[in-house]
Amino acid sequence: MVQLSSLAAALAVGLLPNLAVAAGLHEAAVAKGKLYFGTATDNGELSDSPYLKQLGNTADFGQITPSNSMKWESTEPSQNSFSFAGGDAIADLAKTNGQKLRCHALVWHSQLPNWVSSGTWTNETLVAAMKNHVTKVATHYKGRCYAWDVVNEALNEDGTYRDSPFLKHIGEAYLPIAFAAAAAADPTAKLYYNDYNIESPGPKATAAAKIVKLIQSYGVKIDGVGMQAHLIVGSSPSESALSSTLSSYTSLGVEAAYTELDIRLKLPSTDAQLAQQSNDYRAVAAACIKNTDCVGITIWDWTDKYSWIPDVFPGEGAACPWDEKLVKKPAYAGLLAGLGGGSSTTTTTAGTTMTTTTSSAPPTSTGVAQKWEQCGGLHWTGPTVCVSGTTCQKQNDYYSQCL
Ligand code: 9MR
Repeated sequence: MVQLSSLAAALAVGLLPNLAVAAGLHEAAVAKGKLYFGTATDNGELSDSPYLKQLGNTADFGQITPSNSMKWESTEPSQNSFSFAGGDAIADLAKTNGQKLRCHALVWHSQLPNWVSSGTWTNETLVAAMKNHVTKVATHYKGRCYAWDVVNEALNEDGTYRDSPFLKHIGEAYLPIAFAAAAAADPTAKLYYNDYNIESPGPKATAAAKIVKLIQSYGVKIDGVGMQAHLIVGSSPSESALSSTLSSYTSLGVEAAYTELDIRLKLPSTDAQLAQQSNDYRAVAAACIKNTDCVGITIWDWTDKYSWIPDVFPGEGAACPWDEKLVKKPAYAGLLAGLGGGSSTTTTTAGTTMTTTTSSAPPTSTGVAQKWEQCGGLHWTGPTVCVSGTTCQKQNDYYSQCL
């Protein structure tokens, strides 16, 4: 009895990670010492039952981020009048599922209500309005957010500050002012600067590191850098470029995370693109695993059914690890391999980089799985026979796929 409860306690506090069965992305990440693997979600998607079921599969997702409902236009649509219903629904879901919550985003130039973007401001009035927003929203969610994206996308591609009402009326001091207000409102939340195109070296990544130093120079708390990682198949950064950029942040004494990962391609997708995408996903996961201060990875929704990409980049899409029918793509195996849940080798044939994973005898059972679908793995109870023309290939102990 005593022994059993000690084992349960050890497992609960993660002292015996290698005894745990890594059946999915989150479990594989945790087995390597990460805090989570997670996904964005949005309120409108929660009425889709098959979607909701997989969203709550904590083997894959130990963390969720609301992709819209905690933004300024949603939480303070008119001045000092707050509305938390949408954000609360996602926060409650995270609690019910036992998932961590990343809260997104307090100060951003986009999805601002009109009263902010078109208001008449002085330095003093905008500082007051911004502090009020940060304070009220962060206080409402106090104790519930693992992390807050306090300031989002403050930079242009060349590393200069992006034009916004905040920069215009407050200057760069809006950054430390926002972080100080968030720290006062929710002292336990990790406070992040979050941006895109800061995953590989360049002027924007250098400027993101400068923002960390700026906030630190004010004596204000900043805990992390969020690299959104909206990447493109084929021009995704190499693992070494990802690793060196990651350590340029963590060497400043902050943690880091990939916060909005997706890897888009030109439609229609081909097998070669999907294989390349799998390898690109693998590289991001591997870079995070290799840096002890990279705490986790969040994909910007897990299925192409709800990806933002086709609306913003016409002709592009298929960016997520699951397709529109909620079926896993090769990207899933790539992620799992990068997280250390499987082994993979990379080969280059005729200019195309392919990731192949070790295969062994397929499992035996009944049922027919389609190409790319799962056909086996520890605890797998679905079909284990592949549709004609494909074979069930073991990717790792937890996942076999029809290829
Ligand atoms: O996923 C969000 C999408 O539903 C919204 O239409 C869009 C509006 O800008 O914002 C998306 O999320 C963005 C995130 O908040 C910040 N980084 C870029 C994301 C994709 O645009």
